[in-house]
Amino acid sequence: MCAMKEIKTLGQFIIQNQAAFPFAKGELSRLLRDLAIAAKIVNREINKAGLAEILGELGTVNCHGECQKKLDIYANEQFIAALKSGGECCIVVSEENDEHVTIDSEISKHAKYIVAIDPLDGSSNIDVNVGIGTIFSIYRRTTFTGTASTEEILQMGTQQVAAGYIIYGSSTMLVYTTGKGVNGFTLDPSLGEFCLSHPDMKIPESGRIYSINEGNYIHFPLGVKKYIKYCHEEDIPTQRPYTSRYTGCMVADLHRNLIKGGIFIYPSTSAAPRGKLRLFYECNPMAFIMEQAGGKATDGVNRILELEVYHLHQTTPIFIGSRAMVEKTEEFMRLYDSSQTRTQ
Ligand code: AHM
Ligand code: MG
Repeated sequence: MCAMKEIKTLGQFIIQNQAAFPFAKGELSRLLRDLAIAAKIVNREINKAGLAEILGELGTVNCHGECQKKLDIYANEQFIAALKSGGECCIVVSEENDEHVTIDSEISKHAKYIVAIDPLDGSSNIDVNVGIGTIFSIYRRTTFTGTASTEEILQMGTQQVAAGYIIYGSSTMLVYTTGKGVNGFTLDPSLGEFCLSHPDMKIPESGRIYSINEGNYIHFPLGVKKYIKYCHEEDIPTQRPYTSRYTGCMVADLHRNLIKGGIFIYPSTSAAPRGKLRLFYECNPMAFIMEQAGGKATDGVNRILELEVYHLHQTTPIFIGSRAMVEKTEEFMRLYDSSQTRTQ
């Protein structure tokens, strides 16, 4: 008779670790509860997306010029609605909204938190049933008078009080940190609860997986090209050649690399000279999580979490994952791209 494994729900875990969140009084619990509720609703729609009229494109584009999928908008509406009704959030910054969304309802008038969100990461995978995710990042207001100013919203990544992602894959998981390590929770559909399944997640110091869209190879900086060739070389002591794994969804690629070890790179390309991925609601939250799991995240030179934030939707190149692998890319970038210029 196997011993019954103790089930610890996300709610129980947060309460037991309340001290880990300096601004306790249940605020984080309610914020994560609100995000988890929206995640369950989005998960339900994703699981029947092929049946419900929710696949395909809306015929609209977001402020990045990207075609919006029905599920992009549906997820965005669910997360914003959950944060509105929860009462802890006063500002939402979303990939799907050009401007920040101010929540000024009666229940939120004393709200202290700013939430940045990519409601559906990896949208190009929606219609083909490949992994997709949600990314969230939580900041605390620095003043509490009137509505939050732009300066108050555009805080540096090191100011995050919590960050996490949901991955809608073979199972649905919520992974988050409040700066005291990383913990993963798997949704048990029979309970409708996220249950602790991956306590204290740590990324291996090194790995054999590299994740990059090699279709952009000719436009990569020389340092990145040289690193890719390094991954291809035969060298037993460093377990090369490495394995290439790239799903088109940052959350899915980073989740796999967090568990198995590896590096994810989205560098500058000719189409995206400053990188494609957004600093505020993609790179900063994933960098916070990865550093808390013992990994590293840079733009090839600088720590992601210390990059100046000057626009809601600014982008950055990102090199993120196992520490030794990121540091190897830094060597190549120093050697070949000291000015981080892209080669011809
Ligand atoms: P999103 O705009 O739906 O949030 O997706 C951004 C995605 C990342 O998840 C992924 O890593 C990257 O864009 C893939 O880009 P590309 O198709 O250019 O390789
Ligand atoms: Mg995204």
